[in-house]
Order: sequence, then C-alpha cells, then structure tokens
Amino acid sequence: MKLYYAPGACSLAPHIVLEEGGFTYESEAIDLRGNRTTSSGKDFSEINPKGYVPTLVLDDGQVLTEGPAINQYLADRVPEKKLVPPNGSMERYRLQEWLAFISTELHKSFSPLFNPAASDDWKKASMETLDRRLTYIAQQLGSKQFLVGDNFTIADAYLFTVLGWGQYVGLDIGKWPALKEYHSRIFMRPAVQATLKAEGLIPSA
Ligand SMILES: N[C@@H](CCC(=O)N[C@@H](CS)C(=O)NCC(=O)O)C(=O)O
Repeated sequence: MKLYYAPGACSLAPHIVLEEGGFTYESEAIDLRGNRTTSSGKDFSEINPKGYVPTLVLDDGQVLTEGPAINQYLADRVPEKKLVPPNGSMERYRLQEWLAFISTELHKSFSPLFNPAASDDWKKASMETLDRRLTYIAQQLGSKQFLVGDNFTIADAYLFTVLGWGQYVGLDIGKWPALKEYHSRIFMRPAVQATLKAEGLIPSA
C-alpha cells in the first residue's frame, strides 16, 4: 500500500492510522502549493484525478480516495486494534456520525482560512462557525479520553489532525481546555509521534 500525503494536511489522519495499525506501507509527499508533483517527480493528477490528498494506492493497484473511506478501509483490516467499532454496531454509526461532522462541519470550515482568495468576510464567518463547532465538540468530549467508546479510533486521528490547524490560522484551541487537553494527550501517542516525525512536523532526533 502507498499513501500520498501533504505534510500536516488531512492526510495526516490516515498516516496516523497506518502507524497505529502497524501496517507495512510506503508513503510519498505531494507538493500541493507548487506544481502538484510527487516527491519523486510524478504528475499527481495521473494518480488521483481529483488532485487532492489523502490518496491510498492498494497492493492490487486500486486507488482509494476520501479520508473517511480510506480510514475505515485501513481500520477494518486490523480489527484487533479496535480503530473502528464493528460494522453494524450502533457505535460504528456514532463513529460515522463523527467522521461526517469533522469532515463537513470542521475540516471544510477551515478551508477558507487557508485560501488566499477568500474574502475577509468569508474568513470571519468561517471563524464564527468554527467557534460554534469546537464549542460543541468540547461539550461532547468533556473529560472523555476518546470521541467514541473507550478506544482510540480513526475519528480521533481525524479530529487531532484538524485541531492542529488552529495554530496556522490564529485559532487558539486553548479557549477550550477539553480540546487542548485532548490534543496534547493524542499528540503523545507513540504512533502519532512517529507520524509527525515522518511528515517533518516535529524533529526526528
Ligand atoms: N473530500 C476530501 C477532501 C480532501 C482535502 O480537502 N484535501 C486537501 C488537503 S487537507 C487537499 O489536498 N487540497 C488540495 C486541493 O484540493 O487542491 C477528503 O475528505 O478526503
């Protein structure tokens, strides 16, 4: 398997899941700000015509896209790691509820803040939306260790990833102590540390 990623982008979540799951895998970075080539010089649009990360190329050559699908695909391969609740259980739907919320209500509310073409009014409105969404998550999380059940799941990998973007757009998650504490705790997981090092987001020494 091979994951195409951009350092610190939403592809960090499946990268963490690959590490948490103990997979043998390859990875390659994409230059999203430049000419969208892979670090080995290939045209990324030939691998994923959607042009965005995360993109997972399976051992049989199939290309899987969309973070929530990739994360569930990976987690279902290693059920003993409990990165997802079993298919068909109520907890699985709770997990999917969180994945949809993080994807559409949180992740995509950050997008204008990274977009140089977005107007100040749009950015302000996005900040206000994020404030409401993060307040909701902090209330739901309270002092719980994880979003769903008693285990680290792919929803935590995704939420951790998106919370990390606050630092790049002037959104201090310290306003929500539950989120700050949660983020610091997930940050310390060995698989998360290994992934952050692999993406060059923290020093590897
Ligand atoms: N719907 C996609 C969105 C992925 C996405 O937003 N990827 C961003 C990085 S976080 C990206 O590659 N943006 C570059 C682009 O859209 O051109 C998913 O959930 O996987």
